[in-house]
Amino acid sequence: MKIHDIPGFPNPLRVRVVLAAKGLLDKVDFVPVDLPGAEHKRPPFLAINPTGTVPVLELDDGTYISECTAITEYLDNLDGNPILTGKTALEKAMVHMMQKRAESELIDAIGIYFHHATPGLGEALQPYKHPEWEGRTYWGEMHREKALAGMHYFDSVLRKQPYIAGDFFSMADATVLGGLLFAFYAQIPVPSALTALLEWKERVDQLPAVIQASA
Ligand SMILES: N[C@@H](CCC(=O)N[C@@H](CS)C(=O)NCC(=O)O)C(=O)O
Repeated sequence: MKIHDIPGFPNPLRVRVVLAAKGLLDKVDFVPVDLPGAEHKRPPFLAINPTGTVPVLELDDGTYISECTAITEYLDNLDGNPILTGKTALEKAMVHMMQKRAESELIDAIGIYFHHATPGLGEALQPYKHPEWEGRTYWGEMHREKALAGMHYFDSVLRKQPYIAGDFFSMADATVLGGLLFAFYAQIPVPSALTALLEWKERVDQLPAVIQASA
């Protein structure tokens, strides 16, 4: 298997955590994609993922799977022991629901702010983003507020349970983790009052899968 991605980036981290948790990190080859150079917006990459984003999983038979959730579902079920996407009907539903919230309210909101209200990854990508970033678009700025609201929401969740979707580390935690990495790059610090979210971050940063994935 191959993973097309770029190390140190938020969405790639989500899948790297999954690979580590499943003991698959050394079973894949990583193919670097030049995001600052806009390689992912040109035809050869768009042929493997029309959305123009990383990560993408390439299987040995030439199948390409994009979207962190789809990649995670695939990898988590390969050994018949899904530890990250839920085992029971209820667990699966909770993981799915919370991971979707983690995307829409946090990591994707930060992505919109970063790419459309800041210089983002630089000049090569600007034609694909909002051309008026110097004006710090209202739309982009709005998503900074949305992300902050998302942080407050996940803090409230973590005051009641140890992990985002319940009592085990799941795909939803990996998404929030990627979201907080993105928040760091986009300079949206987690407010110090959000102690449950900050404590969760400290705790999950110590998990072997997260340490391996971040190395
Ligand atoms: N929903 C996608 C999001 C992927 C995504 O946005 N990845 C970022 C890297 S962290 C990317 O490729 N950004 C390129 C761009 O926005 O131009 C997924 O789950 O894989």
